[in-house]
Amino acid sequence: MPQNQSVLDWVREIAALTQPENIFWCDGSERENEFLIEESLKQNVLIELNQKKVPRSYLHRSNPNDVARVEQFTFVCTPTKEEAGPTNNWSEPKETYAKLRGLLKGAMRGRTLFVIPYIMGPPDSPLTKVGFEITDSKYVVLNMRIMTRMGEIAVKRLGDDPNAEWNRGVHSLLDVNPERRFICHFPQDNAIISVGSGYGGNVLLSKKCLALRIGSYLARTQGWMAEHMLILGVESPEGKKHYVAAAFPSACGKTNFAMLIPPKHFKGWKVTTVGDDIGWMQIRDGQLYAVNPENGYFGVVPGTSCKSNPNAMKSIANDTIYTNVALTDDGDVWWEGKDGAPPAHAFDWRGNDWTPDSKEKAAHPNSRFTTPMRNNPALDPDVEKGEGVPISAIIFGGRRSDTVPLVYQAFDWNHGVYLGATMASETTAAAAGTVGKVRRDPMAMLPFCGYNIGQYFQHWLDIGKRLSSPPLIFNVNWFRKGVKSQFLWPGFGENMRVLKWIIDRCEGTGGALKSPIGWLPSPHDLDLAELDIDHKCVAEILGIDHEEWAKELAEHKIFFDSLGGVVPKQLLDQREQLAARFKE
Ligand code: OXD
Ligand code: MN
Repeated sequence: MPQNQSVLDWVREIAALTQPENIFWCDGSERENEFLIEESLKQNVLIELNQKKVPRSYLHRSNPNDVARVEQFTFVCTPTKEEAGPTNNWSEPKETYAKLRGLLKGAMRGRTLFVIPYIMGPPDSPLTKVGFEITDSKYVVLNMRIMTRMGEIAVKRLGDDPNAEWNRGVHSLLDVNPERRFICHFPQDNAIISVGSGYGGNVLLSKKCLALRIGSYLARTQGWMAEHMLILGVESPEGKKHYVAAAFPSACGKTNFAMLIPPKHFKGWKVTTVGDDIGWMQIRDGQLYAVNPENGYFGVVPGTSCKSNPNAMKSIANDTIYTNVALTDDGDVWWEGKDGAPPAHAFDWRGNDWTPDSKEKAAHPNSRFTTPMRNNPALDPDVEKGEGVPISAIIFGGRRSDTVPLVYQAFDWNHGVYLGATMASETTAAAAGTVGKVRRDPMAMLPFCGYNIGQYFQHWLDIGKRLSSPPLIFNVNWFRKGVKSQFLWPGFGENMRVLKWIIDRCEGTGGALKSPIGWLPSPHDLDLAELDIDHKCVAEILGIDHEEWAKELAEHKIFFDSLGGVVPKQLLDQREQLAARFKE
């Protein structure tokens, strides 16, 4: 239990409001975890899996109305609407607090109020933040123990200074009713209140809420960056290592890329994972350094296999909480895209009978694993380094069937910021709503930027001015399709070929052609040896179709215009320059 008076006062205040049966101060210990698992099994919050097949692993089935992030119920509550900006739902703080207090009144009657102390970031990093989450969900406690460094470590780091910076997070399931589901952020107060949901992205307040929405706000005011980025290390056979950060929208393969295993042809090359979802970056000696604030992975399950991501398969073989996957008759987990034949019978994510003839999916498309990063055989040895790892390249990428080539490089930092700002992707099941619709998702932060997106763009431009050795910036698209709607690029481990070109560019050795959109590799600049790919496909995937780009440029304008005048002039100029290059 912390001695910090401000924490004690806050817990007292929330307990007086929610009126729980008892208060449970979490210490993150093994004993506590075992106790909570036992209780969760008794109350059907968890289902025990076959412990021989998946040791110390459990299945959780969520309420079927509660399976993804809910962007329409997510609010940034700044004093003025302008501060939240054109891309966020805004709600007036005073009124919102009052509404949420109304919903929280007596909400934990007959329940336990858990207090979770946690830190985000390596223990000795200057970027590391302290948070406390109050929740009435055991599932949240069990997941937070995997996803964060939890317990005593946070209490110690906070100390007893009542003015120390820490995040106040309150979560209550209420009655898990979409009508009473609100995920509210109060950046000025460093506070989050989330009610009515049990879905990870809405309720593990460390992750999207603190590390990205509140994090991005703090980052701007404090001069660092909080980004929706994986961080990976690439080491050559000679032992030369680079680190790369990559921003892809939700469910676009960040975890797969972060755990990539190079194909046989790249003998001696090694890829290691620092993080798979969030990167916090600071400037040191004119260079960007990144840390992963998280301690575990909350990844999309369907499609994960020994072919797509062997390191993820090893990571989720034990000590994993599965949410909304299928359960086989022998107590194992199953999902679409898992290795081997589908089971003849299983229980789908809702617990209904399922056979391969069923029309419904066995696992929900946004079913998830929560697993400790220590399980990852490719974990980078510097993952705990407080100063972070130096970033040589930043990669933006989305899911685009057309227009966007496999890879290209920005001419300079500001052009790179433009690539990020105009990035788009086909929507996925990670958020509630239509799947497969192209939407602009600047820097993959559209759902996660906790303040005005125009100021966010300006923050990127300002950071560039402070960098004497800025990372090179690239854009990738693994998802381009040919005329028969087939993927043109094999993806997964073969993405190493693209990564290698990126590293070559960082080393100053990779060849490229100047194109209107940036530096493009020609087919012979990519190492495609021992890859079974048609030359026509390669030309197609690296090609720029002027008609498609005319449309794309018009879309950039529509997007910038839709933001209502907040886009910095440098980015408007970048658009003009891009248009002019097409006319050269
Ligand atoms: C996630 C997401 O869960 O982006 O990481 O939705
Ligand atoms: Mn994410």
